[in-house]
Amino acid sequence: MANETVFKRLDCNPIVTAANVPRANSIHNSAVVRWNGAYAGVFRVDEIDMCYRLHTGFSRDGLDWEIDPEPLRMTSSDPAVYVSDHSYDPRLVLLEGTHYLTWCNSAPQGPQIGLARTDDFRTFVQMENPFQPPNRNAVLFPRTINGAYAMLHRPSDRGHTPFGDVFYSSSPDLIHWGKHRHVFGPYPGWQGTKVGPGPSPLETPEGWLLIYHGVWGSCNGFLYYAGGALLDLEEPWKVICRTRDYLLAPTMPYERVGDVPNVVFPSAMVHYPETGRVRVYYGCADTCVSAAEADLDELIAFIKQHRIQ
Ligand code: BMA
Repeated sequence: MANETVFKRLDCNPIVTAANVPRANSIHNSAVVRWNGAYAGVFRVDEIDMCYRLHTGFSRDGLDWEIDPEPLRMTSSDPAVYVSDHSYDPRLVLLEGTHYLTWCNSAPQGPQIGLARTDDFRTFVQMENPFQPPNRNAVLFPRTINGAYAMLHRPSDRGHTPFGDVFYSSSPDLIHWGKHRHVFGPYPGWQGTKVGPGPSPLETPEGWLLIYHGVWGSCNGFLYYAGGALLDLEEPWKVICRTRDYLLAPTMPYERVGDVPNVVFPSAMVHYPETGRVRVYYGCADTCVSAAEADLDELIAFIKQHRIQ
């Protein structure tokens, strides 16, 4: 297959399409976790009014999904914290026994990060928005670091954002965020326009493994790729190494053709310690969801070997 490096695409791709939800125009950039011996997910569903909403889904094997036809509802005691009709690009992480959801919760003042927690994927309790807009990409780390909760995110603009760097922020209580640190920015080539965090980082002995998206601004618009980085375990704003070569590029027909062509957007990663493999879920051309798998040791070796010097 053209351009495959360590990640092998699944033969059954795409695994989720608009056919999974009656009112869907497209389903892409979505979050998946292993849950209760099976899988749970929060899916970005662009509906036939072209508003973006989040829907929960459940699966036995992570491939065959039943997605709720109705958008998920948040509960919140504060009317100032609301869910918009432009809710998209969810990410999930298990932190201290609870699943946390981050997503882009658009406000009239621009895209902003939403934060909610759930114990059963039925009830989601919305929390304070971590940052003021505009910011549309955020992932929580799966544990506290030096006693503080930690998040990677990408401040943006109100439009399609022709720039973007990854920042690290920490919080004592998941409400107040600060100590902002720059992590990394664009680099000439496929990640030359902007970069943003993908799935929540995975802790490995070699550092936090971050799969991220990089965007190339071509003469005909943006193309989205997946890259990888290793971040220092105790000071994650310090990059140990980061790929010069991409891990995944839009080359398959379902990645090339869709509402937004030429997009590979990694948004979830499941680790299988029993086999030493990881599976990445990614949005394809803003139209469907696919998955690709790699051996974790080979993936880390690739990132170290094909690093930016
Ligand atoms: C994300 C979202 C999408 C966009 C995409 C590419 O950041 O903003 O709406 O099209 O990038 O999948």
